Amino acid sequence: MHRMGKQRTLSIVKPDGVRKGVVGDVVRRFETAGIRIAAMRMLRLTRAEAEGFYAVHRERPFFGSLTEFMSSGPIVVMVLEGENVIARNRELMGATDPKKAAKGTIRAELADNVEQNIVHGSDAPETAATEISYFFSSLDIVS
Ligand code: 3AN
Repeated sequence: MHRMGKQRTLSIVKPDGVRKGVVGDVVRRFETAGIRIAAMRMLRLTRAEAEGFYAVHRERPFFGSLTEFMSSGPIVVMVLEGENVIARNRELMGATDPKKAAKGTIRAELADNVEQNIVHGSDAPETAATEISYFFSSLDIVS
């Protein structure tokens, strides 16, 4: 098997996850999977900050609604660390649309719809680096 080596990724428990009280459930899934939490913080994004984070989706029809949702309440941002953690986190999350997400995944079990889908996870090493630096300084990350 191809070994990806140790990686870092950004995870977000979105406002719906905080409102539902499932932060602990999400964190437990990471810890049970042997993924290390290297940084963690709660904050509330302004609309402009949510637009900056999702800038790649600026042209999509759901951009306005998505950024309104993402700034609607507190979120919990985490840096996850481990072997191949970008793909492993996305496996734990499940597909974007919870109706299509595999059984047992975070989105299948906890999410309501394709927009309010509990968690975000970086999709590649380059986006992980950009997204981590959107929220954390290197001094915040415990190695
Ligand atoms: P993922 O979070 O699974 O990587 P992306 O990057 O395609 O999915 O989408 C980013 C975010 O945009 C999703 N987490 C979701 O909140 C929202 N989103 C994606 N597709 C839709 C859609 N068709 N309608 C509404 N919101 C969407």
